[in-house]
Amino acid sequence: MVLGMAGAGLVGILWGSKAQRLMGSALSPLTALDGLGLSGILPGANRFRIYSVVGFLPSVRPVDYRLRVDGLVNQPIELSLADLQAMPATTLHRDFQCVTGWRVPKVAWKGVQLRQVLERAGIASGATAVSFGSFDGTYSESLTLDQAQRDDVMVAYDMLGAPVTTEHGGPVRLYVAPMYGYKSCKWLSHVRLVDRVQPGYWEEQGYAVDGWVGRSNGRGDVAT
Ligand SMILES: Nc1nc2c(c(=O)[nH]1)N[C@H]1C(S)=C(S)[C@@H](COP(=O)(O)O)O[C@H]1N2
Ligand SMILES: [Mo]
Repeated sequence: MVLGMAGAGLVGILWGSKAQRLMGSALSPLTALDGLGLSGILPGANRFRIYSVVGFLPSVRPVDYRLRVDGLVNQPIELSLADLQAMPATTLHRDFQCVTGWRVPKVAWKGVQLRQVLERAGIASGATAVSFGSFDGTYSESLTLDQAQRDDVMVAYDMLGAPVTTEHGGPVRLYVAPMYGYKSCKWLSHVRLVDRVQPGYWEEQGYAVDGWVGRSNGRGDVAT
């Protein structure tokens, strides 16, 4: 239904509140079954669910995209998509695991290590954490500086072998491979170096700030 349409690649539709309610009702039985550990035998398992807390899919043209990096940095910067693509690329083939139970195996990701983006602005003394913002105007996320500097944390512009689509958070999203999907902020617009961890959108509502797959939120998921 709605998810099937999204999977078929209908891009650019603004999902109003009606579609959001439909999406919510389509998701809730799956979420309940996932809680029973049945997702592996469900048809349609191993597929992404498209999430947006604002109820629509925000969209910017790739040429208009900017990533702002500021806070406790030596020099605030703004990077275009072309700037990011000109930096050394990194690739990963890793699972994507939502804390509600669904998992997509061996997703292809390409982008720039977040560490390199931070180094380009220059990490100032006193920085211990990173906050992320989205151009949906609402979503936020956080990592410690140590987590943010891991090899398997990237600012991704390709996903599934193609540019990150609007519904998956394009043109640029975060991908935090070792942590649950809520850490992977979509429609990434802002990276801010800060002096303490500021819990993100879902973390304010109870999800673990250290969202390691299999080690947080009481689920026995296999680490990716
Ligand atoms: N801006 C934004 N980023 C977000 C979310 C969201 O609602 N808004 N949902 C998070 C959650 S809980 C998950 S599991 C993944 C889902 O990614 P997908 O929509 O590409 O499947 O995005 C994460 N990043
Ligand atoms: Mo999630």
